[in-house]
Amino acid sequence: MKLFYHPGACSLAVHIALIEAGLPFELVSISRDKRTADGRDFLDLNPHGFVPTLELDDGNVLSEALANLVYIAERTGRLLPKEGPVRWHAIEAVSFMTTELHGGFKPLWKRAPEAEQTTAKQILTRRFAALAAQLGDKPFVTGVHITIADPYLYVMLRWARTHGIVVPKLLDAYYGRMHERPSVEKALTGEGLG
Ligand SMILES: N[C@@H](CCC(=O)N[C@@H](CS)C(=O)NCC(=O)O)C(=O)O
Repeated sequence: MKLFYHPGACSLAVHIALIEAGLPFELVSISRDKRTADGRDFLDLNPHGFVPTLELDDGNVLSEALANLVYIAERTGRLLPKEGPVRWHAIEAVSFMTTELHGGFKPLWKRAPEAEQTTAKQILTRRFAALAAQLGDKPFVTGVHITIADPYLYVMLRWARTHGIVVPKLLDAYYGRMHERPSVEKALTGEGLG
């Protein structure tokens, strides 16, 4: 299996999940002009041009972070219980983050006008505060075990730091714990961010 990625992008969540789940994979970077490091036009694989994208061993190409994460969990029986509230809440959390949180960063990445960036930061600050309240004293997003939601929240918090968004102390502590996980260290090193 191949994971197409940009260093530090949302694909980092899938990268961490692959390592946590113990699935073998090859990491393939994409250049700005959408060429893959293994010499192909990335748009032939994913016409939207987005990472993360997985190319499965049977040739299937699977895009969208949520689908990638659920695939990894289903393949390995890790990071997502087969049934019960933790499963649904983990999927709910990833869905919220891939849309409302990830989307909230767009004005910052695109260097939108100052006023737009300020509004984006205010919205993100409120969303992180709500996530902190949901996390409470749990070690992971949905409870005592790591799920597909945790690598994604780690990446969103990493972005928050990059953009100077102050998050509740609880999330800072959570970030610190995730950052220390061997899977995270390995993924960051793999992407040249170690
Ligand atoms: N809906 C996609 C969005 C993924 C996305 O926005 N990926 C960004 C990196 S974090 C990307 O590939 N950007 C490149 C581009 O916009 O051309 C998902 O959830 O996976």
